[in-house]
Amino acid sequence: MQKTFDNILTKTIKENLQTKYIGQNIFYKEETSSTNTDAKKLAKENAPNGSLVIAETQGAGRGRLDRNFFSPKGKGLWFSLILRPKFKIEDAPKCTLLAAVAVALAMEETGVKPEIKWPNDIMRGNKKLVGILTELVTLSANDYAVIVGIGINVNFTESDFPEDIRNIATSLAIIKGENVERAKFLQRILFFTEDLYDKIETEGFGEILNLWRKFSVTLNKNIRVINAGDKREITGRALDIDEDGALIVKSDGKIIKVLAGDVSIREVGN
Ligand code: BT5
Repeated sequence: MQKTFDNILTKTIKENLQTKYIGQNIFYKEETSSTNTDAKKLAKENAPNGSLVIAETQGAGRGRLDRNFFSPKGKGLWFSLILRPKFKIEDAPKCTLLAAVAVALAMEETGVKPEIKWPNDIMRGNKKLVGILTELVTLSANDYAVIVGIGINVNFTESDFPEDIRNIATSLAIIKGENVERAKFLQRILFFTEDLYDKIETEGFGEILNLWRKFSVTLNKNIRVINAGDKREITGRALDIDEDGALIVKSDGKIIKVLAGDVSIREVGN
């Protein structure tokens, strides 16, 4: 029988993987509910720094605020990295920016121009290609792990998407007009993740923030920020992200700092 998708087995990920620790320890499952949920459990069981938890499909892939993330078999990359940072816990949310930049750098190599939308998406036009969900696991009073969950639509055709997200989602294959070899693409993401992560120790988050700014399609745009809870909205101009990764918005002459948490943003034209 003809194979309908490329292999993403532990062996194919490990072959020629150019990292020291990110992705060297792999927990692979053909099917799981959510790799983030699995990774949280494994972090508590002392899985080493850089462990990769990956599944061919997720039955209950999660976005922010428990929204669903559609993760069908063979079509994408659905994985979580377990990080055990030495930096302080307040800096952990910046791992979302790190992940976005690492994916963006790998994507650039495939010939697809990445557009990072603050705080956690990589887009093409108004359609989402990649979603990132960063979660914290407290292990003891001064020990914690960061779970960076990444979902990438790689080899979807338009009709692979269910109707409710068809107009807001796209894939690398749709953009490129041909499939992308998932294991190779993943290896490059792991490589860039390790490179950026190592640099935090010596140089802080400076390079990550600068690369993030370079790939951002949010900055210098007029946007509407919508609070997911009470649906309150502000409109203004996205000026920058600060040291903490918060979005700096100028609204009615005032400078407002928007934290990732529970907001979504829409562009409202220039
Ligand atoms: C995200 O949430 O975009 C973060 C998604 C993180 C998924 C990864 S997969 C591996 C790991 N394990 C998990 O369980 N999660 C992580 P958010 O910004 O809340 O966006 C969710 C919204 O995106 C949904 O409400 C849909 O509208 C839309 N959506 C769902 N599936 C999608 C897909 N495959 N592609 C594009 N958009 C999608």
